[in-house]
Amino acid sequence: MKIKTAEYVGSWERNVDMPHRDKPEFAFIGRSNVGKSSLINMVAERNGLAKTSSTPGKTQTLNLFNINNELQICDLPGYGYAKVSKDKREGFGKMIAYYLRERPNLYCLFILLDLRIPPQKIDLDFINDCGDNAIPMVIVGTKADKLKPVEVEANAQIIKDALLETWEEVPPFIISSSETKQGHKEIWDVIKNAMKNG
Ligand SMILES: Nc1nc2c(ncn2[C@@H]2O[C@H](COP(=O)(O)OP(=O)(O)OP(=O)(O)O)[C@@H](O)[C@H]2O)c(=O)[nH]1
Ligand SMILES: [Mg+2]
Repeated sequence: MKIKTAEYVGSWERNVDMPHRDKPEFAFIGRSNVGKSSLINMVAERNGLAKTSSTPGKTQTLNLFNINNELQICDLPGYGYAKVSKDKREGFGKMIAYYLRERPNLYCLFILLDLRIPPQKIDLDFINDCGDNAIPMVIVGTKADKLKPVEVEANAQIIKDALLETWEEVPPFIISSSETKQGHKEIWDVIKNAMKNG
């Protein structure tokens, strides 16, 4: 898809307050610092569209971006970040859970896992919860540029093996790097297919 326009729409703290329910929406989630906002910028081909930071906990609201007036991307806060207060963490948990369960135009959720780190319990629990709630999802291994290709393969396999402990088959899996733009085509293929199939 040729990206003609990519615009910030707004930020909300509660799914119920979030308008713009008419266009297909694609959301990005994962632990803090995994690279959600960076990946959105890579996918939207706009540096600085979503705010990124080397300090975890940067994104704290539901942030919407409009692409070509055709589809929306939602940048979500990270789950399970220890340094935000317990209250806030629970708030994030609820914010994300309500969004995922109730957003009527959510077409697909990209769940990001840092390829350098073995999947944590919180990741596997989150993925299993999404499965239980029948949320269409794609797993994205991030920061591939920080590893050698053989390490990328080996670590991706570790993630897949962990998923296979509870899943009969691995959900769709994409390897990405916001630095090298690896995964750009694969992510857009998912978006285009989802839109085509309604
Ligand atoms: N080398 C490399 N660094 C990356 C990549 N993606 C993100 N980073 C870096 O990782 C850090 C976190 O990136 P963000 O995109 O802000 O991460 P996030 O998941 O949105 O984080 P929160 O909003 O805090 O939950 C930043 O310093 C990015 O520059 C990548 O593909 N390769
Ligand atoms: Mg972010």
